[in-house]
Amino acid sequence: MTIKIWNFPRGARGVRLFWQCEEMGLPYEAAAVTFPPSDAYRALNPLGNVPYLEDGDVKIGESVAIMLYLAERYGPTPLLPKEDPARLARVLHLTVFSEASLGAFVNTLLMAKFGAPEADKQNWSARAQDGRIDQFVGFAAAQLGGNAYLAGPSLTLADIAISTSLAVATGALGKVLPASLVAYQERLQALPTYQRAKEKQQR
Ligand SMILES: N[C@@H](CCC(=O)N[C@@H](CS)C(=O)NCC(=O)O)C(=O)O
Repeated sequence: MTIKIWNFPRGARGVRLFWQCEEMGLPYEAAAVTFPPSDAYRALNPLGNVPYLEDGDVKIGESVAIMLYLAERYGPTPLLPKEDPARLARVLHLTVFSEASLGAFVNTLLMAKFGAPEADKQNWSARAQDGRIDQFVGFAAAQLGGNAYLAGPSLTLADIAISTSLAVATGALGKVLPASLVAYQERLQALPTYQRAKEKQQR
């Protein structure tokens, strides 16, 4: 039985899951979702968004929930270190932050950028969200400080989750990152596990 991960051909959040599977050595299959999603895909995931995971009888959405599912189901893994409660708390905090705060605000601003009528693209909400994203990016930079990883001496789910959210912010939204995060992105994106995950994305 293979883990099946549904993703848009260029879906950044699916890369989170491919990357995690590569790190954990889990076999997985990348399944392409068309845009707009087909009725068949909506029957599986009524929201029609990606990523979405099928693992036998298990069906689950929300990329961060899927990350935690994979770590719990197929761990233990250094990606979710549990020996030190403070480190575990930090990994959970930053992993959830990547989507509940950073990713969610990036998504609504992307909707305004590509979907709103011209007069609304820079309205009060869009400007407020833009400022909040800058704050979130600043927070991520402060959390990283001068370290190689966000939580302790090795790669964790927090790095995979935040790095992929930053990629959406810089790619689709055109945000400019501080130098420390640019270097962090370059370092993580050079990892063979990330490279293999990106290849799956492009299929
Ligand atoms: N919080 C969700 C966000 C999912 C999301 O917005 N995915 C994007 C692609 S990366 C998408 O499907 N956008 C189209 C849509 O929501 O209809 C998650 O982390 O899985």
